[in-house]
Amino acid sequence: MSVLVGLIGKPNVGKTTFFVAATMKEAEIADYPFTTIKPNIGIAYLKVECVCREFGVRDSPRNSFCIEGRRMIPVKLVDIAGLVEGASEGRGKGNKFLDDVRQADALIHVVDASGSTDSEGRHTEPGSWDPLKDVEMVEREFDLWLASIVMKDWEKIARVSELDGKLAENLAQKLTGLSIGKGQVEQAVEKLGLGKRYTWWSRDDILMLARELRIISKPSLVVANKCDISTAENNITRLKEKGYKVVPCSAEAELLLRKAANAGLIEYEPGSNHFKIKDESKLSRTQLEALKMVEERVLKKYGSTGVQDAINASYFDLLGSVVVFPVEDEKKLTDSKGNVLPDAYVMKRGSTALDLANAVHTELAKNFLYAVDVRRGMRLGADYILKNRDVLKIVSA
Ligand SMILES: Nc1nc2c(ncn2[C@@H]2O[C@H](COP(=O)(O)OP(=O)(O)O)[C@@H](O)[C@H]2O)c(=O)[nH]1
Ligand SMILES: [Mg+2]
Repeated sequence: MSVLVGLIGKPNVGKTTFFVAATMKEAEIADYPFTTIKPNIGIAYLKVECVCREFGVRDSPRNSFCIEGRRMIPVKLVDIAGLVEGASEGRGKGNKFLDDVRQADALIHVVDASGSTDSEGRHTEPGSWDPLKDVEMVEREFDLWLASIVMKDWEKIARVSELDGKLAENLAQKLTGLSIGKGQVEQAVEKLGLGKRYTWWSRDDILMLARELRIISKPSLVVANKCDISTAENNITRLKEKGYKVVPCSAEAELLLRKAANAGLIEYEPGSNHFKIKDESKLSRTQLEALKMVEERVLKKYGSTGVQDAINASYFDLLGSVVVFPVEDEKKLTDSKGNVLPDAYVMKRGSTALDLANAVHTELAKNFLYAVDVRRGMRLGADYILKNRDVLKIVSA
């Protein structure tokens, strides 16, 4: 199953703006990898340094595209319904939220770092609301919800597990719908160290367990959005000091830049710290001013709009994903049709050469003999752990 990253947060922080900006169509992709997609699921792009320049070839990508040596690889992003206090008891769109969040492997938690929206997402004076409270609220609601799921059958699970000693297995069975596996439950239980008399565990213990499960199974980062508003700066520092992984962001700036680029008014590459106006005479004064503002308040100050950084960070930092380039001909770096470096695969942390074979084609995995590290001309076994930017040929019988 492919990986899914979800956008969460209270209402009006900019989740949808981020989603629209990140999933805006940039180019036609020949080999569209996702067939049916729900309306709130879109395609964003992971940006990595392509291997084309290193090998000195002109590539002809199929499942991705390459802009001047940067490979853009489609990944899935889901815009999850806004969350308010009490969501774990069904308040607001609580149930919808929790339904969506199940499928996510990692979470981008969007906050209004400028502090101009209150607990419910209503507009207030910039700087008057503390976004740290929002992060805590969302985490608490998530934990309460997860705890309530565990609590439902806890008595039985605890009793059975005391007898058969298989708590992780019994609990994981209850949590499969949430993309939480046995290994992750084991890890959480171990971390808590509450002992094996499960029937003695209190409600608070279960809440702690839910918290650990969240941290392990839904790694997350904080997107400090609306950084174009000056009151955001101090809150970004405070969020970082609290120990969160923080990406300063202006989703609105990214949206503006992508729209201008699509309209042919500017040259802009997502994730970049600059843009180039193509023909100033084609821009209205308002447009020019808006672009100037993005340059001054966002790009110069923070180095980028943060949208691309957040997508990359969620895959590489949170999930430890790697991007690999499978080829059939190790000399020409082509597939059977002569496309150069046709595909870039995003693989989960710890994936092996055999996993890659499986991702390419199940037949390839069934008859797997060995893989070749094209860069070094070395043979690799089925259990070789993939590294980022590996170029591999898979040889099968
Ligand atoms: N200043 C500023 N406003 C933003 C930014 N991103 C979103 N907004 C505004 O915040 C409001 C809510 O945005 P929306 O994406 O609908 O939020 P959601 O409810 O979290 O999906 C809209 O008026 C947006 O224009 C940003 O980066 N900077
Ligand atoms: Mg929205």
